[in-house]
Amino acid sequence: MIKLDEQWGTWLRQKIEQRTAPEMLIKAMTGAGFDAQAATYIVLSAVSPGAPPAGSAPKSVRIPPFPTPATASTYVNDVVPISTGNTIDAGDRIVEVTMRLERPCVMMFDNVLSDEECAGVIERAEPRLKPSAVVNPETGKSELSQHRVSEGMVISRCEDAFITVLEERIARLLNWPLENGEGMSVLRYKIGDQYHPHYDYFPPQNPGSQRKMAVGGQRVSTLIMYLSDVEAGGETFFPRIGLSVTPKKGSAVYFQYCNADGGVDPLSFHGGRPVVAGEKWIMTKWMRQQRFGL
Ligand code: PD2
Ligand code: ZN
Repeated sequence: MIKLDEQWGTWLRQKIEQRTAPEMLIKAMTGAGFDAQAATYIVLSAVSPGAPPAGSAPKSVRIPPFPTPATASTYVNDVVPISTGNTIDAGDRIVEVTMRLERPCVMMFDNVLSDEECAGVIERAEPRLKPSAVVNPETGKSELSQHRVSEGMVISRCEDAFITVLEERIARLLNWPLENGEGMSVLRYKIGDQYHPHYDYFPPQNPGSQRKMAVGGQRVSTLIMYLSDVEAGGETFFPRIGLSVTPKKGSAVYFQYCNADGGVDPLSFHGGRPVVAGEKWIMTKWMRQQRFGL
């Protein structure tokens, strides 16, 4: 028996009373971040409580936050600080803009990193990888979770001359101060590894968020740089807008979700699909409202 929280439980009861088709409910739940197997099990058990679905119940199920359309519709985009051209002069490299979406603000870039730079980051990161952690919404502390299966490490800001070149390029590309950036997080996903959908901002209603925002304020944007191609799977996806980004070595996806008033955009909900074949390496830069750390 899987226990839903109050909002999901009420929603499911109401939908079943309204005789909504189970496939629609499963689709809505996976769109909001449920694992497909878990959503199917929950919906079928709720539709026919006396006849549980065949097969065993999923062992551990993560209940994603209930979508809040009211908040989604009230968020107002800020002007994007990134230059408007089809190419952007990032100082030592011309970056190509291959896609722009207004709401949520999502952009895709080619030619952010050279093959040699991707290899250089991987070489630095590999010996320092550890199982990845997530932030506990109650305490704000990091802990291991099935929600995020990969190995990762954090490269301190400007820890050497090679990294400083990349930090300066990213700050020019995003037109956001280098000092407002967190150290970059490098992740390796092996076959089956994934990152369930989440927000990169610290949800204002979570008690642990204040602790995370004490230095640097809220996160405003994310740049995910792909350090490898992936044979199959491993897309970065945005389930609320039906967008999937295929990893391509040297390219990047950018998204922005916090405005000048500190409002956050729930449409930026995103995840990393399981790797089906090959290996996926990424490097993520999160930008804050204010100066972060040193
Ligand atoms: O690896 C990804 O595609 C991914 C997906 C969602 C990375 C992140 N989030 C992240 O680094 O925040
Ligand atoms: Zn993320």
